[in-house]
Amino acid sequence: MAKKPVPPTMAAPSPRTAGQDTPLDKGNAARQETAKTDDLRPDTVPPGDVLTTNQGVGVSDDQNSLKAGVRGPTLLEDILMREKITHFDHERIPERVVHARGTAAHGVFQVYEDLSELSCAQVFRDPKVQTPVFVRFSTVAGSRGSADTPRDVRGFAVKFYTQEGVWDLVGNNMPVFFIQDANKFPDLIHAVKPEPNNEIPQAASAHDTFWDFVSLTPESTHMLMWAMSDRALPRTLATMEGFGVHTFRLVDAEGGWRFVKFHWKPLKGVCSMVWDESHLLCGRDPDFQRRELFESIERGDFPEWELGLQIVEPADEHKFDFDLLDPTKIIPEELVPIRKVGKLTLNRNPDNYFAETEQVAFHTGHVVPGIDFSNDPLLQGRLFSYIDTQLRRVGPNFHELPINRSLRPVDNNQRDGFGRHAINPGRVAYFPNSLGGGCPMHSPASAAAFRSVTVQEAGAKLRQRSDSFKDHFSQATMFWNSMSDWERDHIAAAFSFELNMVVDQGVRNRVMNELLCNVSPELADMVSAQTGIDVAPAGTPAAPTPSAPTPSGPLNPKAAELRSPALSMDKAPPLVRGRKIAILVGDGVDSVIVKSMVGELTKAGQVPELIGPTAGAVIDAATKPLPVNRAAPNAPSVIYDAVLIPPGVAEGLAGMPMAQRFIDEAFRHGKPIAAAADARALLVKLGLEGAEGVVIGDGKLVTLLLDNLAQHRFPRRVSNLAPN
Ligand code: HDE
Repeated sequence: MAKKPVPPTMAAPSPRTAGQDTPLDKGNAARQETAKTDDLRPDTVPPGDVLTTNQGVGVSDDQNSLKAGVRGPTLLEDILMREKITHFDHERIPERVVHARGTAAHGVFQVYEDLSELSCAQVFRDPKVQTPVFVRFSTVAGSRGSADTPRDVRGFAVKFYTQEGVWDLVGNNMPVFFIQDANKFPDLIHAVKPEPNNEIPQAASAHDTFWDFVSLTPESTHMLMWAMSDRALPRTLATMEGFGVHTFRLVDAEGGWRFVKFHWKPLKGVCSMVWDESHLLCGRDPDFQRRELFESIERGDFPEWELGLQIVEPADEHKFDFDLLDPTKIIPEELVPIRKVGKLTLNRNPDNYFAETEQVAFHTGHVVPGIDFSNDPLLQGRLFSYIDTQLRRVGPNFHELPINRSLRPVDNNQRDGFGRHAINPGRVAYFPNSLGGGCPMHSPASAAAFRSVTVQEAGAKLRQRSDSFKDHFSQATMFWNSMSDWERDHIAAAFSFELNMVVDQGVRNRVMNELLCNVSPELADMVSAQTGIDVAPAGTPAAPTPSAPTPSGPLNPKAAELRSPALSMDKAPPLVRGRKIAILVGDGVDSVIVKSMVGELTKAGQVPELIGPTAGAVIDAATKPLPVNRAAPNAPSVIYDAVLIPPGVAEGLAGMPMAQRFIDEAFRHGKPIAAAADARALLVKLGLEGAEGVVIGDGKLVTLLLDNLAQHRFPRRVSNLAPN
């Protein structure tokens, strides 16, 4: 393509152009260097030696404002104080309407093999290329200062900085959504956010307005099953799945296309917490998940996911008993297998939360050649919403901010606006033109450029949902059918907790009789027993209510037989690494054994921490100090994944109620516990001896603990896991 001549004075490489020719393949992911790192470097400003104003003028005194006399009034003339305070007053940008609380990391994505038969996108074509990514995880309902671990959907938004422009895959950790039409999104969010009269409750769906809305929106039932399951309580961000949710299209070089659903499969497995634990964490360590992500990356234990694709040929679009365009439905893995095509590795923490994690601006409409949209009405609405929200939140030049800018140089005739960085020389800012040599021109036919797929669309102009979107319950039933016993217990307990927080009797009845009864009589009975809400006898007409926006469809007669074993989390995680093990120590501990335990656990990729009665050190059996990592009052059991009681400490622990509570809490949360033989009496006293996942003895204690850790948890130990 003919390039506009650049005047010599402009030719010095700018940060923007510096990244242009940098090969994206930088070798091993562990090096943590990518073309995006190079691109960000010139904007990364380490602190200097001398304090200046924003105009680069040296500051002689940053301790005192300018006054008329030492006890006199402050002068308007104080340009130093006014600049500083004015900037401070403007430090915030509006928090995201949803997904306000988030945390992020840099990394790379690499495909395993050339997928050009599916997509011409460069990110999918070349297995040698490591595409830099920035991934932001979030909760949905809470505000920016809320906690990490409430029951909620998690955002899983991935920005790929490809050589052909930026691709954003803005997904969640659940594969379906509450609503089918984008027009209902403001209603859903108004209902789940704190109630508008008193701004209560924060980051919680357990209140009347949420359940009122969903009780009148039967299409939300399938998503409610996910949201009330332990999927809404991921243990860490590295142990949750991600989903693109909507059906998209992959497009090949000839313009041929196929439907696709995107999946992220965590290599650390899909692991959750129990609800009481997540509740306690909200108070004891509200930053638990962001801290865990940050620390694991710092110590080189990089979270990894495989990208999975479910491909559906256009000819097969109508062969399912649900509509591929309906975002309240999954394609069960058993019907269309997931092909693992590449790996995402997060290997570098951001340098600055605001500049990167807060200012990153995702948009479902940021796609590259080779990826296109489907007609899913929720996706179509998102295509409007995200650019609009970024304009409001970050401004019209959000694409120029370092974290958002494309590695491929941007060249177009868009101009000006708040905070414009680019200095576009010349007088031509329009197309077509002759005065600028016709530049920038259309991409030549041979080059990668976004071209929408050619598909026939015809239809009457109407506001109506397709009949193929009407079955709101079959997949909710399939989800229930696919759960193990303890997963069902947890789901029923979660529905019950939420409905017991709902005051309005009409809302409670409607959820029971118009949603849950249509999912499973077993679920309805379990919730009824825990809430006191009566299950209406079959055939009882529903109480008069405002009618639901779409009539719920007839129950699929085969729904009771639907099952998708892949949906259950009741399986051992493939990779157990980076788990935090609490080693309880006290005076008299056998430090030789403790050190060897620490060594063994570290070698196995786990993170042991010694917890003592106070910070500092304990005195070991040989009267030598053994430094501890944390003091017991500052080390709640909920931040650990397992407990180890080494020899020589049982007597001390027996006199410490706090230690016993620690062990008991870990037990109730299903965590593996291993204790030296001299702690047997303590475990007997706590009623834990002989329980699943509890080992007592002196030989191979760490090996036994690791074996149990390989199962993540022992959820069947305790039936009542609701918050208490
Ligand atoms: Fe979003 N969503 N959303 N959403 N969403 C936003 O964009 C919206 C939906 C998701 O870490 C907003 O930058 C509409 C589904 C994530 O920065 C906003 C609809 C899924 C994030 C918005 C949906 C998502 C957002 C708020 C219904 C899963 C956080 C701030 C049509 C596939 C991205 C912002 C980040 C953020 C609108 C539904 C995921 C207002 C209108 C379905 C992960 O534009």
